[in-house]
Amino acid sequence: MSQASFVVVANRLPVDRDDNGGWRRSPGGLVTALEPVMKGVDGAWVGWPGKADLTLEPFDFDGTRLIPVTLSADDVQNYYEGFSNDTIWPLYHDVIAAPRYRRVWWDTYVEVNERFADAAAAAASPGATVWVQDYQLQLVPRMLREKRPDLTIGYFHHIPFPAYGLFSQLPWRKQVLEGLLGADVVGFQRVADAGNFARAVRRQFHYTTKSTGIHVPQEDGSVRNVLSKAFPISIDAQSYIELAQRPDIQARAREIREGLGNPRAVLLGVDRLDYTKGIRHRLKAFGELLEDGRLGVEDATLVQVASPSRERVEAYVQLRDEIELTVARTNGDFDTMSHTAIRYLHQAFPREEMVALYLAADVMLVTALRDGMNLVAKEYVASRIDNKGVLVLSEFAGAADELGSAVRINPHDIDGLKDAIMRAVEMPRAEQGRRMRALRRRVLDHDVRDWSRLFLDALSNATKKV
Ligand code: GDG
Repeated sequence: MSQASFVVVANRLPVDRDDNGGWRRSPGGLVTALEPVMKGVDGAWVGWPGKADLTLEPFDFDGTRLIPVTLSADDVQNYYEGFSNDTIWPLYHDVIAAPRYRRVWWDTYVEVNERFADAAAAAASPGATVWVQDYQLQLVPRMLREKRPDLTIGYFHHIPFPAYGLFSQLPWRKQVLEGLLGADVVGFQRVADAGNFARAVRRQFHYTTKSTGIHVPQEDGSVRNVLSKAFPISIDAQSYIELAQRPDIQARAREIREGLGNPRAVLLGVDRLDYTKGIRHRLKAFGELLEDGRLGVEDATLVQVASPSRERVEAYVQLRDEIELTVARTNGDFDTMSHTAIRYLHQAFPREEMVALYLAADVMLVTALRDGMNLVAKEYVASRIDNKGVLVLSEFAGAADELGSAVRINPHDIDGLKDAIMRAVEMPRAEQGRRMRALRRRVLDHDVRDWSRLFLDALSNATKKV
């Protein structure tokens, strides 16, 4: 098998099965971000095809070599649903839900990370660059360095990295830090995440850190420098602009508003159904505004898209029950024959429909309790080619570092959130335009291609021999 000079290692391959048993490119942001990079080189992508017990030979798709990693049903349960999504995910999102520490999950996480590292080591040509993605694969950088010291290794962390006081709960904290330090560059969403990582390394190993550099002593007495820095991810802004310009999508946006009975204000939430997204806080604030009489259902409807996610993890099953109880109660109390309080959609929609929703929404509510970045905030802004609409944005989402012209909120402060929603609903057009133009400038100036370019430039500089 020929080897590649650029290898991406991610939990998932960049493709999904289509209806005819073939493959189609998955819609995710990472796939778009890496498309131009993959196009220019002989690239390979190592990942899980998304179905348990599926063993596939490597195959070519769209000019990229895809290298499937097999996961058994037990692997999916222990490595993916268990350690990744029931230990690391809640721990790294500041323990919003209680992380569960199970040794059998950890053991499988180590085994599966080894399998990904083996596949990457076999795929990479001498001196190749390998880019490892996200929290499911934190041990891969070190494993890979041990197998292939000739490689340049980058790692990007899509979710937050918590303060040491929380991170130190992890029984395997030392191994995880060592795993990440195997990379030449460890990238984070926010400056604060990179700071938390460097602090954890100092506390755990007493290594010296200097600005964004971490000095890792080697067995031969030399020191290896690891760059730990923020590279905020973004979206393919142009593709959202193009969708927003389409007359059929604009017509669909009007149709959506009509379907809701043309309320004065349409409020929108779009999230995977996840406890980190603050959906309950949002519903509570909106419900109280109706109860207080500050809003009526003819003035305002909240559309909440909650796309199905991690449905076999207990915390997600419970969250869904709570949310659906709240929606049903609120609608029961406030709906009229012609208007609904909350239009709740536990479904996934095509991108076109999402953009129609963004165009239909006067107020976008991003109330995450903790979020690495939050791409929905950036998608809303990119779609508003008319410079209308208000983004209400949680301080706890990474996007808040860049999107200073949003209406900022602390989602735990329900009274503050209610006031912010009222301010957004009542915001004069001129102020909406001023804010939206500033927001759009940032998102359009820094799109996902800049993100991958900045990361890969830093990676190539970090390993340049002087
Ligand atoms: C992780 C981090 C970080 C959602 N429902 C539908 C749909 N979506 C799309 C959105 C957006 C994406 O899914 C979600 O991205 P987010 O960034 O909002 O959140 P996570 O899934 O938690 O992503 C996050 C991200 O990684 C990237 O680094 O920003 O902080 O948690 O693109 O539009 N898309 C479609 N139908 C849906 O129903 N088509």
